[in-house]
Amino acid sequence: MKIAIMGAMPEEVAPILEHLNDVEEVHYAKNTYYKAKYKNNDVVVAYSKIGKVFSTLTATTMLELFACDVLLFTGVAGAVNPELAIGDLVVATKLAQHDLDITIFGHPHGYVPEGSVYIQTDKDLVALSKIVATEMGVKVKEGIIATGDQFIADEAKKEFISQTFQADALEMEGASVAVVCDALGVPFFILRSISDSADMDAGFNFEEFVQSSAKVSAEFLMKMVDRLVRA
Ligand code: 3QA
Repeated sequence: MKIAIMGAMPEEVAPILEHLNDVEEVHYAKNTYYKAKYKNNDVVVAYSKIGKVFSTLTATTMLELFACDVLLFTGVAGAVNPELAIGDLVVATKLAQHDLDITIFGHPHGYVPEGSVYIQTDKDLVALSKIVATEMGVKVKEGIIATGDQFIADEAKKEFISQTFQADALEMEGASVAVVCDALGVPFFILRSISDSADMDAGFNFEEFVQSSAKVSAEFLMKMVDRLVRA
């Protein structure tokens, strides 16, 4: 099994690379892919750069060029659900693009013809995350993640995303990665740790907590990888 591990920013994948051996850099499409081993198992790691377009490119490359059989995403997110605090983990059960809008034609937000508002993540991987969470004694929230090409730092925008998509967290890459994996029939998993609450303090909180929350997410993901390579 060849495992793709993706983040959007360098901070999100740096803690992953520390766990790997025989790291080899491959340059492709103006990005760097790290081919490596984890316990003799093939992994490919990359950060895509921020947003739906770059994450689509990286996810497609991971699956088509590197032929990965499963894709795991790790990173940070803004909290929408008020129960979520900085550092908390969120596992996506399904994702939607909050900025996709052809509602003038009578379609729901996040929908385009022949697409769907939500894309479901792999149930077995979500189940595995539950086992790992129990084993580690950490709380993990299973919920809906909304994705768009905007850093949200505004109560009204956050409220719209909450009401329209019942989102628990928001970020800028998950749903585009989901579209790619769903289209290519590859099981995928999206994990995020909260860095801010998408409110007026979001910019400040993000800068303060991006590194620590990215590490929380990455370390949890590696526990899952450990289980996957043993299975
Ligand atoms: C934000 C990162 C992008 O990859 C999406 C973090 C955390 N809080 C969010 C929020 N709204 C939307 N997304 C998020 N990630 C990139 S902008 C900062 C770049 O600084 C999730 C996320 N409130 C780089 C230095 O200039």
